[in-house]
Amino acid sequence: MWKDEEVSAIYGREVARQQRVLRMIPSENIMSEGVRAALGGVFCNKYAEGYPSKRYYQGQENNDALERLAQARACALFGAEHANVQSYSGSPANMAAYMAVCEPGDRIMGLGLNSGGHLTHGWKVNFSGKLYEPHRIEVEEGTERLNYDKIAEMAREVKPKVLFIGTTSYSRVLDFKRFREIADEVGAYLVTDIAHVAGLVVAGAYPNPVPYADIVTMTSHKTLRGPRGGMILCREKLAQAVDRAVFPGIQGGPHMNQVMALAVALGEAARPSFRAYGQQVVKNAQCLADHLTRLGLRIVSGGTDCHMMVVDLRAKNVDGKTAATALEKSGIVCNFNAIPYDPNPPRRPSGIRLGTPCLTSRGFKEDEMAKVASWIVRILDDPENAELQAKTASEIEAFLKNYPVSPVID
Ligand code: DSN
Repeated sequence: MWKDEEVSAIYGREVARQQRVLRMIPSENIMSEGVRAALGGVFCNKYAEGYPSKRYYQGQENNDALERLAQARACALFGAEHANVQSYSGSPANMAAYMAVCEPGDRIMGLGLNSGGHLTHGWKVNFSGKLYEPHRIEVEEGTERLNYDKIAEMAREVKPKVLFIGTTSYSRVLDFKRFREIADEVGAYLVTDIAHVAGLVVAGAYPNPVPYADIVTMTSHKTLRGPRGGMILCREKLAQAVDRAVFPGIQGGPHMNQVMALAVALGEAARPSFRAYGQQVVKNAQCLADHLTRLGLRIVSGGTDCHMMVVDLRAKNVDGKTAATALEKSGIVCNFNAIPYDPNPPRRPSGIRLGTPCLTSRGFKEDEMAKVASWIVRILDDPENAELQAKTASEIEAFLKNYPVSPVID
């Protein structure tokens, strides 16, 4: 550990926190030691503005080899024609996708936040809602699912330049083929943002949009279990536009340590153990949703097809913020989340969002998920009970001693 005692003390506390709590924020995961080592390696000492064989600094032979390797691994895993591996994270990757196919003022269509979309899918305070003209797709009020006939009807009226389709809290599979048909009918580009489900796609546990979308964006640190970062896949005919949007359009030099860590993660994701991991993530989420339902909670849309779910807490007379705070005191870390058509304000919404990527990386299976469900419901039934929270936190801490905070890669 470093000589910096102040930093070391904080770091040590974070190591301990991650060991002792159930981490259930669906966008988080646990990187392997190989990925973490790559992030701290010597590639962070080197600038690499440009692309392989077209750099603006000398000394690039290893950067070029590394970037080409990461690109080749990404294309092979997802079946893509071109990969850009330089995006600093998901939001800049999405910005680059817009810049590759849109001009400011163009009409765009994407899911609203409460329907499970992301800020960068056209939210009014985000660049995507300010630079472009956003039109929001919402889930149906009764089913809380997308209605593709209505989306097609809306697209015919709006005539968007791009359908920008992705999710952060919509737990059902997206019909990418249908979105392609809608885009084709109105002459729009189809961009899909698979930040949350990228690892599930690789594992064959969620549909792959690559055959249908013009551009696919993602982060590398969620279910894909790589470094914090972003990645863009596209058809060859858009490769130059995407690359130019990333650099020099948005970014300067890529973080080559991040590119190295991405290459390592993509190598891990190609192994059979990752396929088993991704499949187990979904089984665990479905098992958790079933148990929570049996214990009296309502899952938005009735369940999940992926790694996460939004839980409607109104039956328990507790709001999402109060619930997330009580759960954290009990050793269960999640985030408060709006439900579709939420009657409550965003800072105190009606739901929480729960995910299984981290717990599955620690080796949890269905039996463990049953225990997790009972801990959650015990706290939600009595959210002001500090004694119960402390007791549950101790129980969870003891339980977790048998589960390493590092995924097994074999
Ligand atoms: N912040 C991410 C999430 O939690 O879903 C999306 O970028």
